[in-house]
Amino acid sequence: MFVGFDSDSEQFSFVSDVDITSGTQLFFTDDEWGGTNFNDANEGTMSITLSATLTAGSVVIIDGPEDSVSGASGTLAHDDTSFNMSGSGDSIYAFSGSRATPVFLGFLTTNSDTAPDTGSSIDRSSFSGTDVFAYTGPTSGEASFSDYAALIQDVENWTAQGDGSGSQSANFAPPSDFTVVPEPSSTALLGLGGLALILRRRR
Ligand SMILES: [Ca+2]
Ligand SMILES: [Ca+2]
Ligand SMILES: [Ca+2]
Repeated sequence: MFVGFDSDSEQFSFVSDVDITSGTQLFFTDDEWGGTNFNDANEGTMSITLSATLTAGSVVIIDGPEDSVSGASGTLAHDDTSFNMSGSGDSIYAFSGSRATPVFLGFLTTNSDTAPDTGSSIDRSSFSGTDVFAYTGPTSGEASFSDYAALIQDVENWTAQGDGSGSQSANFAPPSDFTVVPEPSSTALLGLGGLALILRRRR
């Protein structure tokens, strides 16, 4: 799920609700999906091959021009030099597999481009013309990482951090890592189980 977009300095941010295993190659493109293939030669693709497991809830920031990745271990590779996020309307598709046979994981658009059939799709068309924006809703308090999906979908939980004129890249502030709280019932059961164990030992 994408959680941040900064077209002033070509950065974006995402979080996964599941662990992604080391060795997985994650691709990102601002090309448009036509339903069966990517169809715009003017757009670009980059990828990161994970050198360690990306844990659920970790917020990753990728800065293409700086070749920097934070929140995940891996090296950024550029398939071409054409990745260029537009503040006036663009999309980012995240997928594994390959460009020819993508397995879609996430999608963020300010452009009403075609959403893939799988993965999370977030339409932030209302931020078109806004160069920098991010999810600023809750990152703690939910019982599972997938419970954040509805919060991330809600446009009310996003904030514009820069407009179309000049660079507001310094304002880009994607959320910190997401955390989950253990179910109260399982905590209580654990406590009772521990108590029972102590009582048995005393007999
Ligand atoms: Ca595009
Ligand atoms: Ca573009
Ligand atoms: Ca700007």
